[in-house]
Amino acid sequence: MGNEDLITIAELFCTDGRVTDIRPVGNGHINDTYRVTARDQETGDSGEYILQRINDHIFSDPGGLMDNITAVTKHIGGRLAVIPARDGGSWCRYAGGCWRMMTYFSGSYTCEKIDDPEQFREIGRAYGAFIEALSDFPAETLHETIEGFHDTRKRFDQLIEAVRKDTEGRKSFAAEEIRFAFEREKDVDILADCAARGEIPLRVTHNDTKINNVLLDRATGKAVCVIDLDTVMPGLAVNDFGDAIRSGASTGREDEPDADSIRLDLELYRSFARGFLEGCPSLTERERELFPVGARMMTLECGIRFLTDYLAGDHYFKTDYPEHNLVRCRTQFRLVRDMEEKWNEMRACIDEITAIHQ
Ligand code: GN1
Ligand code: MG
Repeated sequence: MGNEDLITIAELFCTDGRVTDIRPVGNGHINDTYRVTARDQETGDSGEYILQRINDHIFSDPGGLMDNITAVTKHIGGRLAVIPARDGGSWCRYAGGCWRMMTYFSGSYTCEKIDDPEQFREIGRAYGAFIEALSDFPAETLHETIEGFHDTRKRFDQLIEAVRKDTEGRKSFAAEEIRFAFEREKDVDILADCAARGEIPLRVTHNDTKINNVLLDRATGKAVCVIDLDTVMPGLAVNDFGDAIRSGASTGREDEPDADSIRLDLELYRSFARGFLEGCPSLTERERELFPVGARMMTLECGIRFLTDYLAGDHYFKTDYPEHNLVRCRTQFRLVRDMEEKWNEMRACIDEITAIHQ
């Protein structure tokens, strides 16, 4: 997409003044994100905005998705808001793409790798507080933006199907990873079964709690807000806990080529758990007890999704090279293995923190 087109798109939204600059930002695997600068001709003041192309192959109902985000941001009442289009809508279609504009926060940053435990604790507080803030949101009004998003059984079945079809002829390059996933079939229903038995509540959750989905203030290090609200839907708090551990308590990046170097950092794990509980004090005892399961399951599920996408030809996650999804899958599975080895420590750590919090 050329700059001219991007400017035309940005000007479909209610910016203060004319658009003067647009540049790509962020590292999301799904949507395309840009920072827009607009300048008011009379006052000379400039303002910044986030412009995003919503991936409508993945989010097939952009209108429903934007209704969710509009309602959720209003309910939270923070500074993150949808900037309306000039035609009054919350998003626009342009040349076949779906676009939206949101608040930009200058002086904030996102991290791809945790620098220190306090930073991860702060991210934990932000994600915990997000669930807490939505605890009285009418969940039944939300659209399911991706069906069965954290239905791990469904993800497992999609892997079986991708292995069976082997459309790209890549199966033999991933034999070890396929075996690793298949050996863990018994795990994939654990959390759905707990929810079905009523042991843990369905809440309004974020469902994509990667560390880079919290904006942090450059000056104070405090969380500014939680972003990337496309998957806010009814879900399980333990999955939000788990996905953050998957992305933040690993000793390496999600696409670290040396998967054997990947471990779970228990200090970071503890730190996030403390923050998450501080942010969301209403979590039940059973939810806390299942934190380690959430971490293991979200990591396994994400590895399964990367593997499935690798086998099916990389149509879902953005990739930079042909084995990118396989490389990502390997880090996830190495992390699962390390969690299995550290299982007793992971559990003990939560018991310890829970005792402090009571
Ligand atoms: C995607 O868009 P992004 O990068 O925040 C994905 C998550 C995965 C994550 C893995 C809608 O998140 O579920 O955990 O990549 N989002 C969607 O890095 O599928
Ligand atoms: Mg994101």
